[in-house]
Amino acid sequence: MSLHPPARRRRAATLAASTTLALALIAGGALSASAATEGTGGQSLRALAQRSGLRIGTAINTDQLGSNARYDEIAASQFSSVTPENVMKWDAIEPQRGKFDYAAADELIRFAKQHHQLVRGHTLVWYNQLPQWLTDIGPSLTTKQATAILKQHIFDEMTHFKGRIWQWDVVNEAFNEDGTLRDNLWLQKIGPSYIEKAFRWAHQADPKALLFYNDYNIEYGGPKQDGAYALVKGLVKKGVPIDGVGFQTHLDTQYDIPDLRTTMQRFAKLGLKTAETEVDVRTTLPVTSVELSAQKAGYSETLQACLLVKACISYTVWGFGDAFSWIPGVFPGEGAADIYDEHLVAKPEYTSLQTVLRTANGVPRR
Ligand code: 9MR
Repeated sequence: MSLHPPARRRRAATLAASTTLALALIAGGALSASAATEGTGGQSLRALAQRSGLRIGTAINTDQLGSNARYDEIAASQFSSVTPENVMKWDAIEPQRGKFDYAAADELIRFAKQHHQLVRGHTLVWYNQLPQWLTDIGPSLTTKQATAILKQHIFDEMTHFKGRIWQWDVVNEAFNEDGTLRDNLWLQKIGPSYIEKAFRWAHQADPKALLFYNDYNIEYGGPKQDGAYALVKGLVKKGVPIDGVGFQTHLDTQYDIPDLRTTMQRFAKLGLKTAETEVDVRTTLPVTSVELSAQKAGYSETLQACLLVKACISYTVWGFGDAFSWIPGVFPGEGAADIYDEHLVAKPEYTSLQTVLRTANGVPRR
């Protein structure tokens, strides 16, 4: 999967190579010495965010939940919303056709209820993490069969979780970088109307859930954002039940920080809610102090953008511990993208988020 912003966004080299090297050499010690002090009680991220009417969330790795006490403690004390990182995806909940496994997702929902957290459901219609049985039969499906399978999936999963999901990512990552629709099974078999159909079925299945379109790189202006904008504008105009747009916000210090305030306002003007749904800020390892500064800016600017846009109802990090991040597996040589380190000690990025929320001081948003 390419999560790189458009090439023209690539940052010009900001440092002479010699400076980078020098900083890299001093970085390890400097960073661990500056580990942040984590706030608890009224200074926790969730308590501070609540004062601004914002939910602050995290993706949850359910392998850690219930087996790592420190992980549980942070998940419960710092966040007011949770997203299953993998366990609500189709391959996880229906590994064999007609045989469902909701155990891990149900466990997460129990945890969320216990800790007064809301749940973002992720995700119903995607090209990735489909069960093997579906990948196998996919090419031979007729339009009618594919439509029936997708509809059944949305009803099965949403009915199971009915009333327990705050926001659903109904359709995920439907666009290519050039703003055309991604060539996935649903486009091939059903055509572009699969998106509209998915939202209509989702609303029938759980009328109270907020229904989101979710994607990456739409944080940046350009054809992909324009494609998503045209899509959701068309859906709104037709009265299709869509409530919001999720901006995944997977950033990398080698690219610019997107102007999410302007972008989210653009979508909010259509009457939609917005959310930052998968924030992380990766960088090349080892982290230099300059890159750390860019990571802190990445977190604080994106959170500020959410606070400055009233329609932005939640800010979610894609996991909180570097040891469990998806980044090193997909971007070799990169990492350190999260707000806690490998030992679940709060990093300066954590403090950046805390400072933004503290400074906002619960003043009403407009
Ligand atoms: O973090 C998820 C990782 O554990 C999975 O292996 C991966 C499989 O595609 O999906 C990751 O989460 C993705 C999310 O569901 C959608 N947006 C991009 C995320 C990072 O790849």
